[in-house]
Amino acid sequence: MRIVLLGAPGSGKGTQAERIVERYRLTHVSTGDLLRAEVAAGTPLGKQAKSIMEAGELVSDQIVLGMIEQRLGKPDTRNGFLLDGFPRTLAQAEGLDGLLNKLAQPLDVTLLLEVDYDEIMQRLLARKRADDTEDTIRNRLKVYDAQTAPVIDYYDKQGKLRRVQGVGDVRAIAERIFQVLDNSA
Ligand code: B4P
Repeated sequence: MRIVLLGAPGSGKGTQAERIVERYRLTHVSTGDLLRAEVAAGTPLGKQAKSIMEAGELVSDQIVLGMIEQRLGKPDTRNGFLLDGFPRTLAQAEGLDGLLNKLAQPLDVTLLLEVDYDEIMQRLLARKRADDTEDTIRNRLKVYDAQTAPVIDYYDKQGKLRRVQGVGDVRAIAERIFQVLDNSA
C-alpha cells in the first residue's frame, strides 16, 4: 500500500505513522525526520534548513522533492510506503505524482488527520521541540492554511482523500485509521 498522511503540524502524523507502518509493514518516510537528521549531522542542507524550520516556514520544494526522490529510489520502498509530512504544497503534490508515475507506483490513499488548532497549540507547547514555541506554532498553522490546504483539495478531486478525526485516545485514532485503510486496500 502507498499512503500519504496529511494533517496540520501537531495533528499526530508522526504518532500515528508509527502504528500504521507497523501494522501494514510499510516503510515510513517522514520529511520532518529526514530534515532533522540533516540538521543534526550539520550537512550543508541541514544548515540551510535549520533556521527555516525554527521560524516555522517550509523548506524549499526543490530541496524536499530532491530528498523524496532519493528516498523513494531505495529498494525498501518497493513493498509500500507511508509519506508523513509530505507533500505540504501543491508543487510537492504535483512533483510526487510525476515521480510516482515514472516509478509506476501510484498512491492508493491520502489520509487527513483532523484536529482543531486550540488542541494543537496545547499539544505542541507540551512537546518542547526547538520549533515548538508559541510564535513558531502560530506561524506553522498560518503556513499550513495557506500552503497545505490546497493539497487537501488536490487529493479530494482525485477521489483519494479520507478524513479521520485525530482527537482522543491515540489507540482509538489508530483503530479508526485501520478501518479506513482496510476498506481502501
Ligand atoms: P514535521 O516533522 O512534519 O512535524 P509536525 O507537523 O510538527 O508533527 P506531527 O503532525 O508529526 O505531530 P506529532 O505526531 O509529532 O515538520 C517539522 C518542520 O519540518 C516543518 O515545520 C517544516 O519546517 C519542515 N518540513 C517537514 N516536511 C516538509 C515539507 N514536505 N516541505 C517543507 N518543509 C517541511 O504529534 C505532536 C504532539 O502531539 C506530540 O507531542 C505527540 O505526543 C502529541 N500527540 C499525538 N497524538 C495525540 C493525541 N491523540 N492526543 C494528545 N496528544 C497527542
